[in-house]
Amino acid sequence: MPKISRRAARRSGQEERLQRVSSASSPATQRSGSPQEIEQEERLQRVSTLSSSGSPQEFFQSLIRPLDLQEFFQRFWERQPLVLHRSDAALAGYYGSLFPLSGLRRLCARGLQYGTDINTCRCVRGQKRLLNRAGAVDFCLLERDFLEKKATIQFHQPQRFQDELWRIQERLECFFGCLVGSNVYITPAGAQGLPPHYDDVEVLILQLEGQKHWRLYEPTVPLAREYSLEPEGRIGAPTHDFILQAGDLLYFPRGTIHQADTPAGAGHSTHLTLSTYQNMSWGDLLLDLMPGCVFDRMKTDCELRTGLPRGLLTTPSISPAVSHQLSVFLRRLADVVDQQGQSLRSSSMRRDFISHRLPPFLQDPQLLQPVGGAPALQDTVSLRFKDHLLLTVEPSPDHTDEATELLVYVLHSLRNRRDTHMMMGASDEDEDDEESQVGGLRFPLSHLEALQQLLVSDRVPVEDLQLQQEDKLNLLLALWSEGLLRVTGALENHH
Ligand SMILES: O=C(O)CCC(=O)C(=O)O
Ligand SMILES: [Fe+2]
Repeated sequence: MPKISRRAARRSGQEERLQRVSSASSPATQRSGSPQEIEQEERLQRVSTLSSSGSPQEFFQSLIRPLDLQEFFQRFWERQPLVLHRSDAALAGYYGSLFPLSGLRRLCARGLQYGTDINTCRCVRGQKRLLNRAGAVDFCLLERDFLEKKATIQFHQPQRFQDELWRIQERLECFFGCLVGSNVYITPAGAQGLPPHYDDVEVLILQLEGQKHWRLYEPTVPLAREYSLEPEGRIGAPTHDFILQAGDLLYFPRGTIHQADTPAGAGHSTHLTLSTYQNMSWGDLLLDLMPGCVFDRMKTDCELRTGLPRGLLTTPSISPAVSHQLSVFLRRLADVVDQQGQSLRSSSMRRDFISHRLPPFLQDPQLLQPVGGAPALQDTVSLRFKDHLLLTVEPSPDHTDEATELLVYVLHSLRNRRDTHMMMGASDEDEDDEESQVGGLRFPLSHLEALQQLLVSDRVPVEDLQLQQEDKLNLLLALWSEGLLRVTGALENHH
C-alpha cells in the first residue's frame, strides 16, 4: 500500500523550515530554582487565568474568553479573523510569564542552534533578510543583533523548554485531537521581522509582552495548504489593521495574509503563535483512507482485480472509456464507504498524531509508571490517561498474505518525547519502522469489546468485561504494566 508521508509536510509549517534538533538541547523537565523563577512559579500558580484543572474544552473556552465556544466555531473558525482586546492586567501578567525576554539568556545556555531552534531575521522594504549566524547561539551576539540590527528572534517550539507552554499545548492537542506547534516572535521597537505571507495552519496568537501592529488581508488561497510569501503589490488594502497589547488574543484561518511590526518608540514586542490543523482536512483524510479502502475491496471484488487494457500505461491520455470505468469503481467504493464506514481504517493520521503529540503534562514522571497493586479478577478497574490513548484495528504486520489477521492496537503517547515535539527530523533515522515508534500494545481482535468497555466507562468490574475469563488477566496486566490501568476498588464502595 502506498504510504503518504504526512510528516514531510510539517517541515514547512509556519514560516520556517524546522530541521534536526541538536542533541545538546535536553528536555526541560527539571525544576529550576533561582529566587526569581520560584517567585514567577508562585505567581503562575496564583494567577493561572487559563483553566488548569478542567476539561480540554473548558481550557479552550478560557483561552477565547469572553467569546463562547459555539460562536467561535460558527463565526470565526476557518472563516474569518478574530481580535480579542482584553485590558486585563492579570491575564497580561500571566501571558507575560509564558516566555519573558529576561529568560532568554538562560535558554540560550542550553545549547540552542541557529536554524533549528532560533532564526533571526528582518524585513526591510518588503524583503526578508535572514540574519542567522553559524552554529550555536551565543546570547551576547543574539542580544547585539536584536538591539543593533533590529533582528526579530523567532524561537521554534518553545514548549520544549517552558513548562507552562507544554501544559497549554498538551491541553490544546487534547481539545483539537491534532498536533499543536508554536513559535515565539520577539521584535525590537520600530522593526518588522517577516514580509507579508500566509501560513498553512490555523493560528492563535497571544500577545505576551509589549505591543504589535498587525495588518491582515483577504486570502488569495483560502484555507491554504502551503506557506507562501505574497508580494506587497498583490495583497491590496488590509481588511484588519490593529494593535495587540499584552493579554490580547488574535485568531486567523490558514491562508490569511498577514504582516506585523513593532511600533517605534515603545519597547520590544513578544508574541506566541500557536498553530494547529496542518494537513487535517477532509482531503487529507481521503488521502489517508483510500489506499486501504481499495486494498480491502480488492479482496472481495474480483472486477477490481481484472487487468488493465493492454498498453494503458504508455498511452498518452486516459480514454473516455477508461475514465468511465474508473468512475464506476469509485461510485461502488462510495457505496461501500456509506454502508460500512465504521470499518474504514485511518491509520497513518491517527498514528502520526498519537506518536508525535506531547506526552501528558506531569511534573513527576513517576506518575507514568504502574500505580497501586496489580489487578485481580475480583477488582474493579479503570483506564488512566484516556486523553492520551486510542484504539485502532489494523492488519497484523506479521502476515503479508491475503488472509491478513486483524489486531486491535492500544496506542498511547505516555512516553513521547517532549524535547523533540514538532521538530522535524529529530529522530528520522529511527522512523523507518513506524510501528516501533508508537507506544502501545496489541491484542487479538477478540479483545476489542472489552477495551471499548474500559474506554467508555469510568470504571468496570472485571467480571463484567466482555472477554473470555482466561484472557482477562492478560489484558489487564498488560494495560497495568504499561501505566494505563488502575484498580479502583470494588464497585459497591462507590455506590
Ligand atoms: O511577527 C511577525 O513578524 C510575523 C509573525 C507571524 O507571521 C506569525 O505569527 O505567524
Ligand atoms: Fe505567519
